[in-house]
Parts: sequence; C-alpha cells; structure tokens
Amino acid sequence: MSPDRSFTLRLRMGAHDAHYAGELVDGARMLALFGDVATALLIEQDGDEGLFRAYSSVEFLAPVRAGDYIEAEGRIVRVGATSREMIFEARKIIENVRGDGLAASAADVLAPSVVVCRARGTCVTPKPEQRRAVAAPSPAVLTAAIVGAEVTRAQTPHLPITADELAVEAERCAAAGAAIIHLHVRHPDGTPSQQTELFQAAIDAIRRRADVIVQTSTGGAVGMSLEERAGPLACLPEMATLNLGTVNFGDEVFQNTRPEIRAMLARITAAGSVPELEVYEVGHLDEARSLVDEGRLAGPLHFQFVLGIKGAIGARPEVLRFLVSQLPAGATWGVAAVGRHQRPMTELALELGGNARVGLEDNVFLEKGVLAEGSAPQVARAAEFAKRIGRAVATTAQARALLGVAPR
Ligand code: KMH
Ligand code: ZN
Repeated sequence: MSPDRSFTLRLRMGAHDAHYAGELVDGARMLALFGDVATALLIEQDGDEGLFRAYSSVEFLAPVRAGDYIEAEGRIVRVGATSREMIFEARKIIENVRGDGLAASAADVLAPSVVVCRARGTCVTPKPEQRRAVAAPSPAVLTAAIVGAEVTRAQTPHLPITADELAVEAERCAAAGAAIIHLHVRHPDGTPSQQTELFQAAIDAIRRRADVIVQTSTGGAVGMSLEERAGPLACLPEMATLNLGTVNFGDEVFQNTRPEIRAMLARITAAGSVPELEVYEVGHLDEARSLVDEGRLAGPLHFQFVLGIKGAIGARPEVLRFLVSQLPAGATWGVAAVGRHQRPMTELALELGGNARVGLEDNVFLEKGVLAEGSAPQVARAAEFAKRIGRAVATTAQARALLGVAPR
C-alpha cells in the first residue's frame, strides 16, 4: 500500500453505544473504530490483520452522543520491518439536534464535519504473517525557496541577495537535503528582478558550489509583465514554475490570465524546462487538466500546492487532503505553505507521501519569534522529519528521475 492511501469507516452511534449521562458515548468507542480501521489498513498492506501494539497519542476533542454519525479515517504514515505507524481522525458528520420545541428525531448534517478524536499509534505484523512485499516509500524531494520576491532585509538579515550569497545559501541547503533550489533574484538594492543576466550569474554561481536542480520563478513579483517574468527562461533552466491562475495575493492581485498561462507554458516548453505547476486554488488543478487536454502539457505532472497566501486557499489539513484527492493519476506533488503553516503542512505532506518546499521566501522564522538563519535550518528540519517517518530524502539525481528532469 502506498503511504497516501487511507481507509474510512462511517457508522451511526446507537443508544447501546451511549454509556454516560446525557447519552454520551465513551471515548473508548472511538478507539474501537480506530482498531477496525487499523485492521483494514493492515489487511491492505500485509494481507493479515496484524496487532495493535500502542497508541502514542490520543486526543478527545468533542463529545459524541447517541444518534451521531461518525466517520473514522486512518492512514499508514510509516512502514518499518514489522511496525506500521498510523494516524487516525474521527469526525462527526451528522448529529441529532436536542432542543426545546424540536422533535426528538431532528438532526443536522454537519458541514464542515467536527473532529471528535485524533490519535497516532503503531501496529505490528510479524514477518511470518506478512503475505506481501513492502514497497519502499518514495524518497522525499525537498525544495528550498531561498529568497523569493517579497521578503526584505528589514524582515530578516539572513536573506541572500547577491549571486554569491545565493550560491552559498544553495550549497548549505543542498547539504541539508534540498534537491531543488527555487530561485528568484534581486537587484543589488534588494528589489526583485527577472533579468536574464542576474539569473545567469546566480545559476552559474550555484552550479560552481552545488549539484541541485535550479528551478527559476516565472512568477516574479506582483505587477511584472509576462515578458519581464519570462526573463530567466533564456537561461534554459532545468525547471521553471508555471502559475495556474489569477489570485488575490495579500492586498494585491497576482495576475495569470488563461492566455498568459498558455504563453508562459509555451516558453517553458521551448526552453526545455520541466514546469512545476503552482496551485493556489482548487480550480487550478482543473486548469492543468485543460492544458493536458489541449495537448500543451504532458506528464509526469508535478504540482506545488501553495497554501496560506492571504486571499487564496488556506493552509489546513483538510484542504491539503482534498487537493491530493483531486490530483490526476501519476502526478507528483509538494506543499509550500507560508508563515507559521510551513512546518505543520510540510510534515503532513511528507506523511501523505508528498514532497515539500521550505525557505525564507515563504517563512522567515524557524520557531515562533526566532528568525531562521537562512533557509538551510528549515531544510534540515524537514529532512530530519522525513527520515523519522521512514522516508529517504531524495538526492538530486533521484529528484531528477522522479520529476522527469534530464540528468545533467
Ligand atoms: N512572488 C509571487 C508573486 C513563483 O515563483 O512562480 C509569485 C511567486 C511564484 O513567487
Ligand atoms: Zn517564488
């Protein structure tokens, strides 16, 4: 079973489940549901029911009463030789409405659903009982967005600006586990630029220090023309971003009209660059499908879910899960979440089998109130997390193979 598959049970809590006063269902009932979910996951994974060994955390977050419908979902997040670590979530999707003047049968569908319990635990399938070979999870591709277009030296003194500074930071990030450097450049005064010459100088400086995939931005900064934004493509970068739609970007508008998207894609293709498809809203996935249907884009498709930009889609676990559920078959994906969302979304993406982008472009902090000393410490933390959950960190060569970037 791939680490991005889940199993879900939906059932109604009956009067016989209500154990406490006020028709309250005991928390242990949720754990019994997780036990059945875990068993199904183990059967899919190993062809055996396995055994539940331990919960490492359980949180009860909202009451469950007789008459409620519960949806219990689990997924395997780490596969060891015999251990299978899992995460679980139980949600209330329908509840009876109790109130004066209401019929006893009154009930509501809850939208959004209410999370009633979350847990993490480990199951074991002894070797002799395992009836299938365990497929190794794919290595995690880490991207470092080391500068961006918006962050200023006033916000963080650790922002690299010159070609040499960008190259030193790229080398540190590569050593920490990054296979891709998402690159913007700046004029000497720190203002954003899409000039070919500045990109070429930065790419050359990076190449002298590190073997990484350089992915140039074609987003540039809000307000730049299409022509200006295409500047780095003259450097024939290995990868380039393709922004799939117009969104509010804070108080500004990041414009990517449909004709502009098509014109930029044509230039990316002409440069021989592999596009990374930047998704800021759900409909952008449909735009990618249109580009495939129109014969402008061919697989393997690689998506980046950019979450938490003010005015666009939020950085929440259920949002990420939904976006992943809408991916075209065979696509690879990553998450770039901004600000305080960077760490939790990175970790969820890695648990769901995806990839992640960190770096000062999206978040200048390492911890609350503690500036990151460059992007490398954020990369190192993501790499440590990936290894802790049993995923290797992709080398640059592995990332090229996974993303369809020609070997250098
Ligand atoms: N600076 C943002 C307006 C990209 O690199 O392609 C757009 C951006 C996306 O950074
Ligand atoms: Zn960018």
